[in-house]
Amino acid sequence: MEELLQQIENYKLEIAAIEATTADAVEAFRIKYLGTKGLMKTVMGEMKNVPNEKKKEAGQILNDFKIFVEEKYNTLKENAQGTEESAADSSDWSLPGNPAIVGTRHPLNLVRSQIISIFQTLGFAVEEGPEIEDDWHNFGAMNLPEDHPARDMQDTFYINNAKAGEQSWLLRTHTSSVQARIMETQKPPIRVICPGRVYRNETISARAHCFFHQVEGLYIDENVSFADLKQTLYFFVQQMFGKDVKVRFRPSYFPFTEPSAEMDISCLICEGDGCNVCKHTGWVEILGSGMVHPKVLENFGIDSNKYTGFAFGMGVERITQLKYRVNDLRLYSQNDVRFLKQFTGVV
Ligand code: 2NL
Repeated sequence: MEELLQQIENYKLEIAAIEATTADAVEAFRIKYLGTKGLMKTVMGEMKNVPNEKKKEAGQILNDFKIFVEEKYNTLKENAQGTEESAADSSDWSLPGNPAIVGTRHPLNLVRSQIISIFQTLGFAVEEGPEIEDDWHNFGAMNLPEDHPARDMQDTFYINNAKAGEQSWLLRTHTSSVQARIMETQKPPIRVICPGRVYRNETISARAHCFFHQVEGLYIDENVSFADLKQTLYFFVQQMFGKDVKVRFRPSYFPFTEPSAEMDISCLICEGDGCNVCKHTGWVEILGSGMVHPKVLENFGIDSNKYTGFAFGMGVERITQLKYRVNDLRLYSQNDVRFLKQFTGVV
């Protein structure tokens, strides 16, 4: 009996010192002390060894012990709930959020958007098409003869080794293939610009790359004249480079246009005084253009006696170079963030 009382005092000290902050720890406490195989059960079992005359006294003490353990259990349970709830609610909703890291737009993408919106104000639609093309849409339909040098393996990336009579697949060398698909499926009037990436088999250097970006335009209707071509492109450069820019047209040659002309603008860098960019001429070339060749129209069943059209093509890299003075084409695809981040918000 004395021994049991002493043990209970020891248990009380041990239990009083217990801390449990999680629901799991509280449950472990319950199982250890109050569970069906727990300490309380064992201690209560000792009653049968207590002599009869002491049973009342021992019963009182054991009962007090049981209440002590149960109270301890309830306290632990309450405290643990409190800490778990406060952990779940520890966020301070009034704190400012983490700033979202916003990327920067690629300069070619900025300039491409600018070009597109200028032509959209003139009522041009925007269309895109596949980068992998067949020989017909890229070359044949554009009046490029079989023996034209552009068709050479040296200049064009062919995808298959087509045998005689088979279709060649290639990476488009200009976006004219997109306009070809439009003339195939739509009837005049057609007024469209086609932005996209094009491929040429070039050795990569500061001045050449194996791909670049183009925007080509096509306008076919009755009574479309060279004057329309000139005024449209003049409007474009004024919007792009400012009202003070001067333009000139030089006769040129493309298989798909007749007559053809290249357009120069007054050098923005030296304002005509002569510098490296304009090779001391005061003029820089920015695009090629011309009246759509009647053969190209006829290839799509468009009556060239009734309809005429003009077309043009420009390199987005070239326009970007003149606008932002980028002098190495490789910078556009190296994706060095020190280069790219300079164009944020520049529109
Ligand atoms: C250049 C020159 C040019 C065209 C592209 C074209 C398209 C059709 C019919 C006729 Cl569907 N022509 N495109 C015409 C003249 C020049 O591009 O230097 N591009 C970078």
